[in-house]
Amino acid sequence: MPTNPAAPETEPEPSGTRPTSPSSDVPAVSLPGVPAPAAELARAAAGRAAGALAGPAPVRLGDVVPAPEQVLPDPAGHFTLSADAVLQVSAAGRDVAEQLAGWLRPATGFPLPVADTAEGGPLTLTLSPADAAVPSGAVATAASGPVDHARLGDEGYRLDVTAGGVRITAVTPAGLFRGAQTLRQLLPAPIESPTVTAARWAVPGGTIVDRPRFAYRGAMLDVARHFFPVEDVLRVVDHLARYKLNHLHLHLTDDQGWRIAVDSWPRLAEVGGATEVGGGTGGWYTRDDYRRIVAYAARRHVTVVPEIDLPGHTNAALVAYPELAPGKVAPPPYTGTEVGFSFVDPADERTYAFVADVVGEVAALTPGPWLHLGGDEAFKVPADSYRTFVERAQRLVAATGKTVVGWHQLAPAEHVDGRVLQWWGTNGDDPETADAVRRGARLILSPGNHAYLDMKYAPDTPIGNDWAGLIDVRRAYEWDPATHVRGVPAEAVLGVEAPLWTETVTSRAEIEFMLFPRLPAIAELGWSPRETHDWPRFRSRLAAQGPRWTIAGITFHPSPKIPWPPTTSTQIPTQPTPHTTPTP
Ligand code: TNX
Repeated sequence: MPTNPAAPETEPEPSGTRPTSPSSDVPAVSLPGVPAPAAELARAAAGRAAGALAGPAPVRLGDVVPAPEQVLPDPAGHFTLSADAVLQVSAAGRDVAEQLAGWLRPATGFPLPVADTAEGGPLTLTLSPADAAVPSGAVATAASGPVDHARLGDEGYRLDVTAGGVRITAVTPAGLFRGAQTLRQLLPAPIESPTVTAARWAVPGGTIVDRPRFAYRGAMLDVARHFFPVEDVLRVVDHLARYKLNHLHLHLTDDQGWRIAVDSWPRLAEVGGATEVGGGTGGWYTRDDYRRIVAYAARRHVTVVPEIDLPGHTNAALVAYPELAPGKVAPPPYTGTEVGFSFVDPADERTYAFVADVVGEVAALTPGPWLHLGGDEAFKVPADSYRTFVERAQRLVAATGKTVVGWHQLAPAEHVDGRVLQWWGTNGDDPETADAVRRGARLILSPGNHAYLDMKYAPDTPIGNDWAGLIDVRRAYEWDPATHVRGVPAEAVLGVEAPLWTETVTSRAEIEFMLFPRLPAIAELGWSPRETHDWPRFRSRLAAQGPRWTIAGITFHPSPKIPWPPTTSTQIPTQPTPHTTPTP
């Protein structure tokens, strides 16, 4: 189980090397467009006086993961949250304000009411039209000089911290939400405490203007090898949202279990869902469970991508419906970890009725635009039958109105509108994938040797696989999605995804142990401008996250490469590792 230590009373001491940000030495500038009514000026004066007595805020404005696009600190302008603070928000941003208040109330003990008004208060969330969101003029960026008329887009935001208050401005509620996550990280680490904690709730002064590098930033959870209850999935969504990831890919079906109820083929879940790796009882999500996950994710501006893995990885479906098997004989249930032996019969029309029914029901339950068809490791299906099958399956998905996503083995199939391939190779080189991109496919990058969160960190990591090598946090961070696959131009890269396969992962604590600290590394590759990419600086910013995870009760791998502050502690899972090695 995750540790849940008592929250420390004060902000932890920084480690020997003070965290730095790419832009922490950029001089402060005054920014146009920030209203200064009398009450705000009075608050600012009071804030400055209190700040002068109390000293600087413990967190620095650039100490955010993922690194923001532009950071302009104003050391004179820090703000301290007080017990009488009110969150002001216009109606469309209300839900984000409620969530922000929900993060801040437990540790502060402040009531933090949310008021429906766009008037400036100490904490204001503003939704503005695109062209008003970022004032023109010299907003300097540490990396690339002045930026004029930057557009915040679908997920960007601007955060202004003055002694008088904090204002988050965005064009969409998603942008406000990303900005609210930044504000959360700018408060001292004890803000993560689930119980009331005495601390000075100071936010460093200045301005952040921020937006993502890639539109698609995701993680995958394999709920098929081991089943995880809804609550665990919701917690994973929270982890994604914290680091501004916006997609949760659920690997819902595999040889060891079928995890989603399908009304037209009820035995898929009832029979196919009753097994998992190692012989446990498995489980599956009812339609309402799945709706709950999707809705919870949507509120956090995370889109669920369901995967029905076809034509291979289907042993659980064949156990439930032997008519789908090539020999029409049910195989025994499978609870091992080999891959590539099972497949649905590509020569039987009944198989296509099954595919149409399943993708139809899953599409109807899924508000997001994507449906993942799998397509990996169908080793027993001859190349031409494989291609015929996936081309038909792609068309069945397109007929539901969803956009097809598939592992890069789908590459040889014909293009369908919008098709997205997910790269999981380890050598960055595959002419078929490059060719599919030339024919119109876009790519999600999940290189097995950098982004696979089921790989061990080090030889002695108690759980995990190692077929793609060991992946410590530095290896997870040191690559560039835009140039990773030969022959695939940056414009064809939709984004990044970090998959967590769960052959060896059996609990919430083990999920977290494999996610942290690598998930924030992948999140930064997806969000931050390439100019901010810098291992020493990332390492320092990441170190400052450790006490937050400790206080929030999040289990993580205490990588020896990271200068964790002394208040960081975690409980490491100790499960032995029964697994075999799949081949890519
Ligand atoms: C390969 S990646 C697989 C999965 C395994 C994983 C283990 C991919 C598309 N297929 O079936 O779980 O390796 O690392």
